[in-house]
Amino acid sequence: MAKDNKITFFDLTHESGCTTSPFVWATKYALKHKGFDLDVVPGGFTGILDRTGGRSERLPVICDDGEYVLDSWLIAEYLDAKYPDRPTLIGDPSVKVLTQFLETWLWKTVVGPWARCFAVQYRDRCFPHDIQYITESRLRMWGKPMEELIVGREDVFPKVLPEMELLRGILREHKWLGGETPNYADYRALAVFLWAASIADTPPMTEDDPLRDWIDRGFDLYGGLGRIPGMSPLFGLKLREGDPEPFAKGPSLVAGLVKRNTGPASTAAETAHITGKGEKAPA
Ligand SMILES: N[C@@H](CCC(=O)N[C@@H](CS)C(=O)NCC(=O)O)C(=O)O
Repeated sequence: MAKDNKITFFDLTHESGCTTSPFVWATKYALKHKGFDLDVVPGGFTGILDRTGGRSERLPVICDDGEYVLDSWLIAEYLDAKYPDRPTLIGDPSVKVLTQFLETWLWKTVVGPWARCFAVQYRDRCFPHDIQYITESRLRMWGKPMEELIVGREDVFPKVLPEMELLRGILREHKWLGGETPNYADYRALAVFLWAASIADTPPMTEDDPLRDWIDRGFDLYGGLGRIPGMSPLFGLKLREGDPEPFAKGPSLVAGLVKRNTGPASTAAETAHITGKGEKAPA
Protein backbone atom coordinates (compact mmCIF):
# COMPACT_ATOMS: atom_id res chain seq x y z
CA MET A 1 0.00 0.00 0.00
CA ALA A 2 1.50 3.32 -1.10
CA LYS A 3 3.25 4.89 1.90
CA ASP A 4 2.25 8.55 2.48
CA ASN A 5 0.21 8.27 -0.74
CA LYS A 6 3.49 8.22 -2.71
CA ILE A 7 4.55 5.90 -5.50
CA THR A 8 8.10 5.84 -6.84
CA PHE A 9 8.09 6.69 -10.53
CA PHE A 10 11.15 6.09 -12.72
CA ASP A 11 11.00 8.89 -15.25
CA LEU A 12 12.65 9.05 -18.67
CA THR A 13 13.48 12.60 -19.64
CA HIS A 14 15.45 14.91 -21.84
CA GLU A 15 17.98 17.26 -20.30
CA SER A 16 15.15 19.83 -20.01
CA GLY A 17 13.36 17.55 -17.55
CA CYS A 18 10.52 16.87 -20.00
CA THR A 19 9.38 13.29 -20.08
CA THR A 20 10.11 12.00 -23.53
CA SER A 21 8.33 8.66 -23.90
CA PRO A 22 4.59 8.26 -24.62
CA PHE A 23 4.59 5.16 -22.40
CA VAL A 24 6.07 7.10 -19.52
CA TRP A 25 3.74 10.06 -20.03
CA ALA A 26 0.68 7.79 -19.94
CA THR A 27 1.91 6.28 -16.69
CA LYS A 28 2.49 9.68 -15.10
CA TYR A 29 -1.13 10.58 -15.86
CA ALA A 30 -2.35 7.19 -14.65
CA LEU A 31 -0.71 7.70 -11.26
CA LYS A 32 -2.21 11.16 -10.93
CA HIS A 33 -5.64 9.88 -12.00
CA LYS A 34 -5.43 7.42 -9.11
CA GLY A 35 -4.64 10.32 -6.81
CA PHE A 36 -1.02 9.46 -6.00
CA ASP A 37 1.93 11.74 -5.45
CA LEU A 38 5.01 10.85 -7.43
CA ASP A 39 8.36 10.21 -5.88
CA VAL A 40 10.31 10.77 -9.08
CA VAL A 41 13.57 9.00 -9.88
CA PRO A 42 14.91 11.22 -12.68
CA GLY A 43 17.12 10.15 -15.54
CA GLY A 44 17.62 9.65 -19.24
CA PHE A 45 18.13 6.71 -21.56
CA THR A 46 21.40 5.31 -20.23
CA GLY A 47 21.58 3.74 -16.80
CA ILE A 48 17.97 2.52 -16.62
CA LEU A 49 19.09 -0.94 -15.55
CA ASP A 50 21.19 0.52 -12.72
CA ARG A 51 18.46 2.94 -11.59
CA THR A 52 15.94 0.12 -11.36
CA GLY A 53 18.30 -2.17 -9.46
CA GLY A 54 18.77 -4.49 -12.46
CA ARG A 55 15.04 -5.00 -12.92
CA SER A 56 14.37 -3.30 -16.26
CA GLU A 57 16.00 -1.94 -19.41
CA ARG A 58 12.86 -0.01 -20.32
CA LEU A 59 10.71 2.62 -18.67
CA PRO A 60 8.19 3.27 -17.20
CA VAL A 61 8.72 1.37 -13.97
CA ILE A 62 7.04 2.10 -10.65
CA CYS A 63 7.78 0.92 -7.14
CA ASP A 64 4.84 0.84 -4.75
CA ASP A 65 6.10 0.41 -1.22
CA GLY A 66 8.75 -2.11 -2.33
CA GLU A 67 6.68 -3.74 -5.07
CA TYR A 68 8.12 -3.13 -8.54
CA VAL A 69 5.81 -3.05 -11.55
CA LEU A 70 7.19 -2.80 -15.09
CA ASP A 71 5.44 -1.84 -18.34
CA SER A 72 2.90 0.95 -18.84
CA TRP A 73 -0.11 -1.33 -19.41
CA LEU A 74 0.78 -3.63 -16.55
CA ILE A 75 1.17 -0.61 -14.30
CA ALA A 76 -2.30 0.70 -15.22
CA GLU A 77 -3.82 -2.74 -14.59
CA TYR A 78 -1.93 -3.07 -11.33
CA LEU A 79 -3.21 0.30 -10.13
CA ASP A 80 -6.82 -0.59 -10.91
CA ALA A 81 -6.50 -4.02 -9.27
CA LYS A 82 -4.67 -2.80 -6.18
CA TYR A 83 -6.68 0.39 -5.68
CA PRO A 84 -10.24 -0.41 -6.83
CA ASP A 85 -11.72 2.28 -4.60
CA ARG A 86 -9.88 5.04 -6.41
CA PRO A 87 -10.96 6.39 -9.85
CA THR A 88 -10.84 3.66 -12.48
CA LEU A 89 -8.37 3.82 -15.35
CA ILE A 90 -9.47 0.95 -17.54
CA GLY A 91 -12.55 -0.59 -15.99
CA ASP A 92 -14.13 -2.87 -18.54
CA PRO A 93 -11.61 -5.09 -20.40
CA SER A 94 -12.97 -3.82 -23.72
CA VAL A 95 -11.50 -0.38 -22.89
CA LYS A 96 -8.05 -1.95 -23.04
CA VAL A 97 -8.68 -3.69 -26.35
CA LEU A 98 -10.24 -0.63 -28.00
CA THR A 99 -7.59 1.69 -26.61
CA GLN A 100 -4.86 -0.55 -28.00
CA PHE A 101 -6.60 -0.39 -31.37
CA LEU A 102 -6.76 3.41 -31.20
CA GLU A 103 -3.17 3.63 -30.09
CA THR A 104 -1.85 1.36 -32.82
CA TRP A 105 -3.60 3.55 -35.39
CA LEU A 106 -2.24 6.70 -33.75
CA TRP A 107 1.32 5.38 -33.74
CA LYS A 108 1.09 4.46 -37.41
CA THR A 109 -0.47 7.74 -38.53
CA VAL A 110 1.18 10.23 -36.17
CA VAL A 111 4.03 8.89 -34.04
CA GLY A 112 5.84 7.20 -36.94
CA PRO A 113 6.00 10.27 -39.21
CA TRP A 114 6.57 12.77 -36.38
CA ALA A 115 9.36 10.65 -34.87
CA ARG A 116 11.23 11.01 -38.14
CA CYS A 117 10.43 14.74 -38.44
CA PHE A 118 11.73 15.43 -34.92
CA ALA A 119 14.53 12.86 -34.88
CA VAL A 120 17.32 15.45 -34.60
CA GLN A 121 15.67 17.22 -31.65
CA TYR A 122 14.92 13.89 -29.97
CA ARG A 123 18.68 13.32 -29.93
CA ASP A 124 19.83 16.89 -29.30
CA ARG A 125 17.54 17.42 -26.30
CA CYS A 126 18.94 14.32 -24.56
CA PHE A 127 21.36 14.52 -21.66
CA PRO A 128 24.91 14.81 -23.08
CA HIS A 129 25.72 11.33 -21.73
CA ASP A 130 22.77 9.84 -23.68
CA ILE A 131 23.59 11.28 -27.09
CA GLN A 132 25.96 8.58 -28.32
CA TYR A 133 23.59 5.79 -27.22
CA ILE A 134 20.57 7.45 -28.84
CA THR A 135 22.49 8.18 -32.06
CA GLU A 136 23.62 4.57 -32.42
CA SER A 137 20.49 2.78 -31.16
CA ARG A 138 18.09 4.90 -33.23
CA LEU A 139 20.25 4.46 -36.34
CA ARG A 140 19.67 0.72 -35.91
CA MET A 141 15.99 1.25 -35.10
CA TRP A 142 15.20 3.72 -37.90
CA GLY A 143 17.75 2.63 -40.51
CA LYS A 144 19.01 6.14 -41.35
CA PRO A 145 20.98 8.92 -39.64
CA MET A 146 18.73 11.54 -38.04
CA GLU A 147 19.85 14.34 -40.36
CA GLU A 148 18.61 12.24 -43.30
CA LEU A 149 15.32 11.32 -41.65
CA ILE A 150 14.23 14.92 -41.32
CA VAL A 151 14.83 15.83 -44.96
CA GLY A 152 11.54 16.91 -46.54
CA ARG A 153 9.71 17.11 -43.22
CA GLU A 154 7.97 20.32 -44.33
CA ASP A 155 6.03 18.09 -46.73
CA VAL A 156 5.28 15.49 -44.05
CA PHE A 157 3.64 17.76 -41.44
CA PRO A 158 0.73 18.87 -43.67
CA LYS A 159 0.08 15.27 -44.75
CA VAL A 160 -0.22 13.95 -41.20
CA LEU A 161 -2.97 16.39 -40.21
CA PRO A 162 -5.89 15.10 -42.34
CA GLU A 163 -5.03 11.59 -41.14
CA MET A 164 -6.10 12.56 -37.61
CA GLU A 165 -9.67 13.19 -38.68
CA LEU A 166 -10.99 10.04 -37.02
CA LEU A 167 -9.82 11.25 -33.64
CA ARG A 168 -11.26 14.73 -34.30
CA GLY A 169 -14.61 13.23 -35.27
CA ILE A 170 -14.91 11.29 -32.02
CA LEU A 171 -13.79 14.22 -29.88
CA ARG A 172 -16.33 16.50 -31.54
CA GLU A 173 -19.00 14.24 -30.09
CA HIS A 174 -17.47 13.44 -26.72
CA LYS A 175 -15.67 15.56 -24.18
CA TRP A 176 -13.12 12.86 -23.45
CA LEU A 177 -12.44 9.41 -24.87
CA GLY A 178 -13.55 8.30 -21.42
CA GLY A 179 -16.87 10.14 -21.88
CA GLU A 180 -17.60 12.88 -19.34
CA THR A 181 -14.28 12.37 -17.58
CA PRO A 182 -10.88 11.25 -18.87
CA ASN A 183 -9.75 7.66 -18.54
CA TYR A 184 -6.71 5.65 -19.61
CA ALA A 185 -7.73 5.90 -23.30
CA ASP A 186 -7.31 9.68 -23.05
CA TYR A 187 -3.93 9.33 -21.38
CA ARG A 188 -2.63 6.88 -23.99
CA ALA A 189 -3.74 9.18 -26.82
CA LEU A 190 -2.68 12.43 -25.09
CA ALA A 191 0.73 10.85 -24.46
CA VAL A 192 1.42 11.04 -28.19
CA PHE A 193 0.97 14.83 -28.13
CA LEU A 194 2.84 15.21 -24.84
CA TRP A 195 5.76 13.30 -26.31
CA ALA A 196 5.62 15.46 -29.45
CA ALA A 197 5.66 18.65 -27.36
CA SER A 198 8.82 17.41 -25.63
CA ILE A 199 10.71 17.36 -28.95
CA ALA A 200 8.95 19.71 -31.39
CA ASP A 201 11.35 22.41 -32.59
CA THR A 202 8.61 23.56 -34.97
CA PRO A 203 4.85 23.23 -34.42
CA PRO A 204 3.38 20.26 -36.30
CA MET A 205 -0.29 21.37 -36.05
CA THR A 206 -2.20 24.46 -37.18
CA GLU A 207 -3.39 27.06 -34.64
CA ASP A 208 -7.04 26.25 -35.33
CA ASP A 209 -6.87 22.46 -35.16
CA PRO A 210 -10.09 21.21 -33.52
CA LEU A 211 -8.02 18.73 -31.49
CA ARG A 212 -6.53 21.68 -29.66
CA ASP A 213 -9.37 21.90 -27.16
CA TRP A 214 -8.96 18.29 -25.99
CA ILE A 215 -5.15 18.52 -26.06
CA ASP A 216 -5.15 21.76 -24.03
CA ARG A 217 -7.59 20.34 -21.49
CA GLY A 218 -5.44 17.22 -21.25
CA PHE A 219 -2.20 19.14 -20.73
CA ASP A 220 -3.94 21.21 -18.03
CA LEU A 221 -5.08 18.20 -16.00
CA TYR A 222 -3.65 17.60 -12.54
CA GLY A 223 -2.34 21.12 -12.05
CA GLY A 224 -0.90 21.39 -15.55
CA LEU A 225 0.96 18.09 -15.66
CA GLY A 226 1.71 18.66 -19.34
CA ARG A 227 2.74 22.28 -18.94
CA ILE A 228 6.20 21.81 -17.52
CA PRO A 229 9.04 24.09 -18.67
CA GLY A 230 10.84 22.82 -21.75
CA MET A 231 7.71 21.69 -23.59
CA SER A 232 7.41 23.23 -27.05
CA PRO A 233 4.31 24.63 -28.76
CA LEU A 234 2.36 22.15 -30.88
CA PHE A 235 0.18 24.71 -32.66
CA GLY A 236 1.34 27.26 -35.22
CA LEU A 237 2.13 25.30 -38.37
CA LYS A 238 1.71 27.56 -41.41
CA LEU A 239 0.31 25.73 -44.39
CA ARG A 240 1.59 26.42 -47.89
CA GLU A 241 -0.41 26.73 -51.06
CA GLY A 242 -1.27 23.28 -52.33
CA ASP A 243 -1.09 21.61 -48.92
CA PRO A 244 -4.11 19.40 -48.16
CA GLU A 245 -6.97 20.69 -45.99
CA PRO A 246 -5.73 19.93 -42.47
CA PHE A 247 -9.14 19.02 -41.08
CA ALA A 248 -12.75 18.76 -42.19
CA LYS A 249 -14.57 22.07 -41.92
CA GLY A 250 -18.01 20.49 -41.90
CA PRO A 251 -19.16 17.15 -40.49
CA SER A 252 -16.15 14.91 -40.69
CA LEU A 253 -17.52 11.43 -40.44
CA VAL A 254 -20.26 9.50 -42.17
CA ALA A 255 -23.37 10.95 -40.51
CA GLY A 256 -24.64 7.53 -39.44
CA LEU A 257 -21.54 7.02 -37.32
CA VAL A 258 -21.96 10.08 -35.17
CA LYS A 259 -25.65 10.99 -35.38
CA ARG A 260 -28.20 9.18 -33.21
CA ASN A 261 -31.32 8.02 -35.03
CA THR A 262 -34.19 9.41 -32.97
CA GLY A 263 -36.78 9.08 -35.72
CA PRO A 264 -37.42 10.49 -39.21
CA ALA A 265 -36.83 14.12 -38.19
CA SER A 266 -33.26 13.28 -37.25
CA THR A 267 -32.54 11.67 -40.63
CA ALA A 268 -34.67 13.95 -42.84
CA ALA A 269 -31.78 16.03 -44.18
CA GLU A 270 -29.71 12.96 -44.98
CA THR A 271 -32.67 11.25 -46.62
CA ALA A 272 -33.36 14.34 -48.74
CA HIS A 273 -29.74 14.33 -49.84
CA ILE A 274 -29.41 10.62 -50.68
CA THR A 275 -32.77 10.43 -52.45
CA GLY A 276 -31.96 13.51 -54.53
CA LYS A 277 -34.90 15.39 -53.03
CA GLY A 278 -32.74 17.94 -51.26
CA GLU A 279 -29.95 20.23 -52.31
CA LYS A 280 -27.59 20.14 -49.40
CA ALA A 281 -25.59 17.46 -47.66
CA PRO A 282 -26.79 17.02 -44.08
CA ALA A 283 -25.02 18.91 -41.33
N1 LIG B 1 6.01 -2.13 -23.44
C1 LIG B 1 6.72 -1.12 -22.68
C2 LIG B 1 7.58 -0.29 -23.63
C3 LIG B 1 8.49 0.65 -22.87
C4 LIG B 1 9.56 1.27 -23.77
O1 LIG B 1 9.88 0.78 -24.85
N2 LIG B 1 10.14 2.36 -23.26
C5 LIG B 1 11.18 3.03 -24.01
C6 LIG B 1 10.89 4.52 -24.05
S1 LIG B 1 9.77 4.92 -25.33
C7 LIG B 1 12.50 2.88 -23.28
O2 LIG B 1 12.54 2.71 -22.08
N3 LIG B 1 13.62 2.97 -24.00
C8 LIG B 1 14.90 2.87 -23.46
C9 LIG B 1 15.93 2.72 -24.51
O3 LIG B 1 15.64 3.00 -25.67
O4 LIG B 1 17.04 2.33 -24.17
C10 LIG B 1 5.72 -0.26 -21.92
O5 LIG B 1 4.56 -0.15 -22.38
O6 LIG B 1 6.04 0.23 -20.84
